[in-house]
Amino acid sequence: MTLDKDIIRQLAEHLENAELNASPVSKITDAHPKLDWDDAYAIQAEIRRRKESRGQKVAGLKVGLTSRAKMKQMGVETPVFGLIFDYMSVADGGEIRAAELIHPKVEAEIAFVLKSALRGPGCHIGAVLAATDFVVPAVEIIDSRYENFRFDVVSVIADNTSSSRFVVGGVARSVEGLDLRTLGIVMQKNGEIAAMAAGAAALGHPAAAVAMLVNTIAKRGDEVPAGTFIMSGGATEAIPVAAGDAIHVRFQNMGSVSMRFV
Ligand code: OOG
Ligand code: MG
Repeated sequence: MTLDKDIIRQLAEHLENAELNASPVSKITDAHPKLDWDDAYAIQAEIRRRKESRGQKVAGLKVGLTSRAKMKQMGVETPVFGLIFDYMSVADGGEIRAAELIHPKVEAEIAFVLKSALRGPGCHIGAVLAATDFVVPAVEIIDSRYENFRFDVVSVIADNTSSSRFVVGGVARSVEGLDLRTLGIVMQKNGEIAAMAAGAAALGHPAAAVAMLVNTIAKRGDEVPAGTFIMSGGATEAIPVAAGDAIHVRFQNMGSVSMRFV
């Protein structure tokens, strides 16, 4: 930690206001170049505290920057962890108001729901699959609060990893008989193919992304409880969207997820 509690609180307020007012800010490492990982996760935790104090609830966890496509696009090579809140949920086929967001992008992800708790260290793909109740297709709408969607790893962690909206759809499936690595994902924007990937894009196997999350939070003594919803990270690069755009993502053997920006 390099920052004191007051600065952490100020930066959390600053970033959360940028989200709530849909107005971008400069990346916080410009003013605080020494900001480290612990500071960044402390700012994220303070954003959580602010939202929970208003009655909003954590709806799930996410891993981000797990695919080469995303790492290359953002220039950040390390996976990051963030929170998804209840108010970010949009129904499959629903509308998302672009005016509430700064410069949204969509990414296709495989999400997990656990039937039993997961605890690290030593969590691995097998343990994740054994603890998975079902997997379900999801689309995350990310919206960095930073100008031009440009950041470094600690700035994006402090900004709750750009979490903004998410849509869960398609068919919930047990992992039995499903090869999550070869599972094809095709994203269409306004009827044209905008991105394609296979499940293996996320760290070789989407369950590896979940294992990484579990092992990371084990370092602070936490486990991931049964029932948790976890998004494993964009398999494709993120596609910019604006009012008027329609997104439709097909997941092999798992149905599809769609939404419209208005
Ligand atoms: C950070 C969040 C990345 C993913 O799935 O890779 C993310 C960003 O790219 O803004 O959610
Ligand atoms: Mg994501």
